[in-house]
Amino acid sequence: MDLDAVTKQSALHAKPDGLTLQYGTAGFRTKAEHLDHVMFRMGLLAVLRSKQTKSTIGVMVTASHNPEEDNGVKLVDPLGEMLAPSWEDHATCLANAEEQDLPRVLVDIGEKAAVNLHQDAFVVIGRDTRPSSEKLSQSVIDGVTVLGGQFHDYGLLTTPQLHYMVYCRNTSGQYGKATIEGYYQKLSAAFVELTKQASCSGDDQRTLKVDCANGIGALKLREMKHYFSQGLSVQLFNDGTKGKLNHLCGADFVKSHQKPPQGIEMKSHERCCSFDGDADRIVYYYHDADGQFHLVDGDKIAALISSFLKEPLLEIGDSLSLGVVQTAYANGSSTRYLEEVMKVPVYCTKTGVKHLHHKAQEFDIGVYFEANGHGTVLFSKAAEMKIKQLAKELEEDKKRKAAKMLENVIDLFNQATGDAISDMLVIEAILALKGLTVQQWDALYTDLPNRQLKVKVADRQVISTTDAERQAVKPPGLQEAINELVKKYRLSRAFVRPSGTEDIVRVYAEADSQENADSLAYEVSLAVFQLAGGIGERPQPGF
Ligand code: 16G
Ligand code: MG
Repeated sequence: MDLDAVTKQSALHAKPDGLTLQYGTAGFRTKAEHLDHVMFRMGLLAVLRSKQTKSTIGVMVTASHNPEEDNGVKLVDPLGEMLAPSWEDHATCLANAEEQDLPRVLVDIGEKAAVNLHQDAFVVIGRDTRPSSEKLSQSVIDGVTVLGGQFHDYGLLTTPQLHYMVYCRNTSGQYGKATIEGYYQKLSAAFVELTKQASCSGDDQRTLKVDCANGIGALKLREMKHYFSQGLSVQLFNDGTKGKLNHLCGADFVKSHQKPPQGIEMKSHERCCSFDGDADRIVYYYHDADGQFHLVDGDKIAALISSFLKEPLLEIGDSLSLGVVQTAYANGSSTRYLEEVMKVPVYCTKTGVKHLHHKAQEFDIGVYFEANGHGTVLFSKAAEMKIKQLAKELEEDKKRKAAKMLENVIDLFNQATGDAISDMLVIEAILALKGLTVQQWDALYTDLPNRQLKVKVADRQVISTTDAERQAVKPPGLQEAINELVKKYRLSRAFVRPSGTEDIVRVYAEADSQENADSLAYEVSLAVFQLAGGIGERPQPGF
């Protein structure tokens, strides 16, 4: 490592004194103006990680659903996965090193992680549409270059597209071609093939309204829609030509406010969906005849997909294991439906894609979704090989068809990470094949009324949780208080957890009626405020 060169270059991306940041669930995320040094240093770190893994590493510049003024960065590991936990710690150390300590910290990481510095390094970079993203991704490139790494800058990409590129490059093109064309072609071909069997004629061609959060999803979907126009016509809203990124629109807005985004015209029973700012989340929704809004969230997406998959799996007669992974935020009705009606095993992990992804890898077929719309389906290599073999070999027409259908499903899901575009195409294919309307899909089960609140506390780390965040072990007395409150309501459940992305504590409650879910959430917030060092205004009842 040419540490003198690093020091010199770093001075051009100097760290503001005393600023500390943490590599959290979604990488580093804060106001864009505080991130230049972090970007440069993540370029450095990506080179070390690439040398250590002897693989291509990805760096994505985005702050997802956060406001336009924010930005962020995360590293993508060789198989398209989130960065390994021990490297998250290295990332935090490197980002927080004061200028004069940078060379030492860099050498330290190299030693601790046993990086062979003579190894070549290759880094791929993508960015979202924020005004700050272009300059910040240039800082990443400066970091990569000063350590002698090679790079390819993909420019504007959705987060899942960058994951896809990394995965393709590290599997010698077996997974797909590592180009934007390759991505469009792979997904669209699988979609068109899958929907061929749907009994829908030209004149009732399916249409879908898509709110793109004024983000990168709009650009990419606009390019891509010609590839699958035979099977689906998408109408783009909030495409970034007028509105501000994530402002009053996008999946996060729709899910948390439980109302439609601005900038979309909805007629009753029309199927609509929203992406978030970097297109790795998707939720669906519609208005009924009375003008009432209905949200079809990640839980219902998981329910639709798992019930769809069960049939062909049964048909091919091979006992591949299917499991669904959720978080504590999954609506109680969804868990009950999956376990009791669909009879599929359901597991709960901590919040954050990496936890769900990891658990889903334990099954032949692992369906994972967060209620907020992050998710995908992972097929193990063994399952994929088995299905491909059956699609070729099976004699019986019905069985072969089922195997072929599964083969297309494998190609259609982005196996590297949750992907709004890929999920959207899978959902649209399933609805077409099953002849389901969005209301029929929504009617799989009825969500329990729920409420989410935030509480400000002096130090959110005073709360620690266990049992996939469903139980608070600290501060003393908090869980007991929650248990007492929950007892007062029917079909009720509540939990609290420190946010991984904001300086607050999150409260979740569900119960038999909206009124009860609201009061339970309020009472739990008050308990948090009193027992976990609340600051500012006390939580108030009513919403
Ligand atoms: C991040 C996570 C998301 C999680 C959210 C929770 C990824 C790619 N994103 O956005 O999965 O739901 O954080 O935020 O892992 P919170 O900790 O503030 O509730
Ligand atoms: Mg996102």
